[in-house]
Amino acid sequence: MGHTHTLSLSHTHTHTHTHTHTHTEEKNNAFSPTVVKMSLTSILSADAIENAVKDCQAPDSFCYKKFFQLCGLSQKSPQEVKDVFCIIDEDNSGFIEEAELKFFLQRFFPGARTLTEKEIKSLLTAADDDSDGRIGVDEFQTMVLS
Ligand SMILES: [Ca+2]
Ligand SMILES: [Ca+2]
Repeated sequence: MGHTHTLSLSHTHTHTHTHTHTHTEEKNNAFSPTVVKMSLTSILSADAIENAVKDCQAPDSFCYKKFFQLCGLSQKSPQEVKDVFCIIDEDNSGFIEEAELKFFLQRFFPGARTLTEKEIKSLLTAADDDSDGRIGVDEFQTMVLS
């Protein structure tokens, strides 16, 4: 005579999240948190880049003034120069560090060589106005556009 409360609480919560994420987020990536970097060739002509890279193929022949002129960057607007800066700043730290300078040419042209130790130092010294050992966006703009 027990009021057997057989309310078996077999509430096995099988919460199988069948949430098929078929988000169609191809278009309108403008507000996507993943930083979609601009391509260099949307700023500079591929031919000019190739020409500039070829001109300094021999180790220790890199001259930033000549390079920026040949690839057309010195004729670009400060905003475009900033876009290029962001491409070279691969880890998005807001600065171009020595490690990134090494691959400077490769950012422009994948088949390019790495810069030599000597070239890295002279490029860094040429741009680094505040001597903090890295190139900020202002320093980069000044170097390219002056
Ligand atoms: Ca960086
Ligand atoms: Ca600096």
